[in-house]
Amino acid sequence: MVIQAVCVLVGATGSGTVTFTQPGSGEPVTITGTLTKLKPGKHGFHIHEYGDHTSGCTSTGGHFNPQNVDHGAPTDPDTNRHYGDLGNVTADKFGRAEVNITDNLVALTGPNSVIGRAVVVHADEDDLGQGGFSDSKTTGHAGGRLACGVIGIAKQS
Ligand SMILES: *[C@@H]1O[C@H](CO)[C@@H](O)[C@H](O)[C@H]1NC(C)=O
Ligand SMILES: CC(=O)N[C@H]1CO[C@H](CO)[C@@H](O)[C@@H]1O
Ligand SMILES: [Cu+2]
Ligand SMILES: [Zn+2]
Repeated sequence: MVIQAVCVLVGATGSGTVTFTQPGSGEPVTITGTLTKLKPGKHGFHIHEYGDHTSGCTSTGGHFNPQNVDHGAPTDPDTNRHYGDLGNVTADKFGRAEVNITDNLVALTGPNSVIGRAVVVHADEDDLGQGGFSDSKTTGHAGGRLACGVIGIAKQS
């Protein structure tokens, strides 16, 4: 059974909607959608631990990291990255970024389901843990949080 979830990201300098689709339990999840209002260029794009924006995107916590390991790239080995590490999205000169990511750690069922957690888009590029900054190994040095939203259960199509 196909499982679908949706996240509406809201922010003054970044917004959009992304849809999560999992063809079946245990299968990779595809995240597609469009973000707008971004500064042209690359922006870190992650799943954060909490679906809580009580104090804006700050209260979404850190990257979803059930293995308690360092920050990395989506292409790093599964045992060596945060579950929420989706790399970056690239905005064109109109501030528009098309998202189309397939990831085998993101799940919509089971103990590590991302439903109820948050998607965050950042001001700066994610250095994928390799930048050598004090926060490269935790956040990819991706800067401020421009927009976020809670991942919710979508109408199943
Ligand atoms: C996403 O990328 C895949 C593989 O490149 C492609 O088959 C698919 O059509 C793309 N989906 C969207 C919504 O762009
Ligand atoms: C998913 C993605 O676009 N990743 C890129 C993010 O930016 C770094 C640094 O430029 C690239 O190496 C990644 O390929
Ligand atoms: Cu983030
Ligand atoms: Zn991370």
